[in-house]
Amino acid sequence: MALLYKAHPGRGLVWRRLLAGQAPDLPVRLWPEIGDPAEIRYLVCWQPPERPAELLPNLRFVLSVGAGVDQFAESALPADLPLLRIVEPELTGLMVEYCTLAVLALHRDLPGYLDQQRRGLWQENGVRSARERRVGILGLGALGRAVAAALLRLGFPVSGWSRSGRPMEGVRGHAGEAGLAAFLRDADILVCLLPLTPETRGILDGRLFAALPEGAALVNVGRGGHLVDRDLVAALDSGRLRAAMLDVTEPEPPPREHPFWTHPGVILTPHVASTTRPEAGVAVLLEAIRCLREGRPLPGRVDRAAGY
Ligand code: NDP
Ligand code: OXD
Repeated sequence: MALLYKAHPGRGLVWRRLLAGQAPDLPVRLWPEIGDPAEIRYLVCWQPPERPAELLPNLRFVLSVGAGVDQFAESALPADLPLLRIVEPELTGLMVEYCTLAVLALHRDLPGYLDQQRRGLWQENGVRSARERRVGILGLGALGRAVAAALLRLGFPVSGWSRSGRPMEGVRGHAGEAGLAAFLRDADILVCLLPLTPETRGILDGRLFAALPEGAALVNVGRGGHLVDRDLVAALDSGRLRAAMLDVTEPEPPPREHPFWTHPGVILTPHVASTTRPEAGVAVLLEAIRCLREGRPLPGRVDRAAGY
């Protein structure tokens, strides 16, 4: 019985060292050195290999090293092979930090003041309090709910949009296609924390921007595929949107000549909003193995039909 790790090679070495201490009976193979494929029971990866179940016939589950699983959409995983993702407090905490930073930066017009600084302009553009700035969160799941709770503590009125409309105290909830327009009407700052699925690809487009209040701002920490780049640039240039903070793009990084690199209304970060530290990932893995052995439900199991 062995585990195969196929993601960042440097982090793989850390996973192997941690597991040698915590699960000495579980040999760790680092891609592409897979050894005897029949011995691999658990696959931990970011990009899965092609046809993983054919390559590794005795797999019990696949664990994504991240929270998102859109990179599995094209992979031929058998429908009954459990796909797990990381849901754990440290990854959530990092996302809360980033989204709080982004919402505060847009709330206090950091992109505007950075632009003024570059142009040598000393000018006050007005100050609003948090309670006068409505934040809307697209995707009220593990991360969206934690971000909502942090923003509520800062005094922002928060609304959320999800498929099911699962309620959250203090947050005005909206559900599905029918609830989207009312949700957008109230979002002075829109945070995208959706998973990338066929339903959500391209959701951040010109039509959606037109439904936001004039001068709204955008945070995209979901996936680059949620955003129609040219529609965002057009909305910023026309003033319909004031600014955007983007952590994800498609592709990553954007091409050198892409307007996101230089647009004064855009703050761009290189997909660093959150990450899985190996210590936390190993804890999730070992808990999943315990659950499997004891016949308990596997943690972070992805609904393969829904795609997240
Ligand atoms: P969850 O699966 O816990 O939550 C997803 C949320 O999106 C749920 O509220 C779900 O609704 C909602 N949703 C999904 N599809 C639709 C739809 N078609 N219409 C309306 N709502 C929808 O995911 P997480 O919160 O853990 O993570 C969200 C995403 O964040 C990840 O998929 C990943 O892309 C991104 N991410 C980015 C990182 C970064 O560093 N930039 C780091 C980690 C994650 P319902 O509640 O009804 O199911
Ligand atoms: C993730 C990510 O999904 O880092 O965890 O984007």
